Amino acid sequence: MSRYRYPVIPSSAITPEKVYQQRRTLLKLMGFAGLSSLLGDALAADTADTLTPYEHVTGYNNFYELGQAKTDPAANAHRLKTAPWSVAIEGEVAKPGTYTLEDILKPHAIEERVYRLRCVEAWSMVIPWNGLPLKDLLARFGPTSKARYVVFESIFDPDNLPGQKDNRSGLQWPYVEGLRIDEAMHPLTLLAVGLYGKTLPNQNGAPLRLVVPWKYGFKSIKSIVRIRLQEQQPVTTWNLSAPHEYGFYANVNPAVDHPRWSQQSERRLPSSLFNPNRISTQLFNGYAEQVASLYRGMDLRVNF
Ligand SMILES: Nc1nc2c(c(=O)[nH]1)N[C@H]1C(S)=C(S)[C@@H](COP(=O)(O)O)O[C@H]1N2
Ligand SMILES: [Mo]
Repeated sequence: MSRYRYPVIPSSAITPEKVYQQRRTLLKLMGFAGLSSLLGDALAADTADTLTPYEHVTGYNNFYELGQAKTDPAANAHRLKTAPWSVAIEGEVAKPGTYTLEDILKPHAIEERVYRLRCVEAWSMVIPWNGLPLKDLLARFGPTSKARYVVFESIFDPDNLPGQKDNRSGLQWPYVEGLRIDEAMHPLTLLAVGLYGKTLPNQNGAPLRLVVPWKYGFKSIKSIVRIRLQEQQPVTTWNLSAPHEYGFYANVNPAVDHPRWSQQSERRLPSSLFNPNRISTQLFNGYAEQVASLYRGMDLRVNF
């Protein structure tokens, strides 16, 4: 009954990646490939959308708190202290407070969502996340009528996080991201606590990270410690550091190039010199059917 083609495979049914891939191949052979609701994922029936292997999802990362090279986050993952963890819920809500991770997660069923992740740097992956819809979490805290934006903050711990201590990136810490309230309440917007049916690895933003599949990856903020609802559009980390390069909206759009490179295509990982695996980038990362109505009447070149 869902228009959003939600996954129906419980995370308990998901074990290793090999089994996972085999099941998908089998379903495809059986002719179920186009029936996304049956398959239980939010992908278009596109042969390019093979799951990215676990080792690439967890070995090629952007997480500047843990270093700027793609392999730094995995190498420094042990430096991120994820327990105990709490999340402050603040601002325009009926029930503000600081909640333990356990309190945050307790009432929610964890579902699986297979989403494409498109980095603004023009590489992409396909990742089976485990998580809960952000809208279900926000609803629990009672957003007021003044809640027009949702702001997220990542952990600030320079004693342990090398990228915050040396700050070679020049970014302002903590990492901050934000969404308009209708984007935050959209059923595709996920708070992830795992991937491939396993606890979220630190390099992927443990213990709790955002996943907004129609936006460039930098919107999908990792290791969240604060969620604030507010009336004004927030100042966000990448937008602040280079406003002409990284917009607040950051919707995936092949027609709007980054000032320094084209956004028309992307390298779908794994990718190599001899097998670049370059594919066309889709408007809203292929989720236009679900999300285009959020931006009706907006000039996507101005609001990039
Ligand atoms: N706190 C924080 N969140 C972050 C980042 C970061 O550096 N710090 N990088 C972003 C970028 S640019 C991308 S592409 C995705 C990458 O997520 P992944 O490593 O799980 O694939 O995380 C996003 N979230
Ligand atoms: Mo990114």
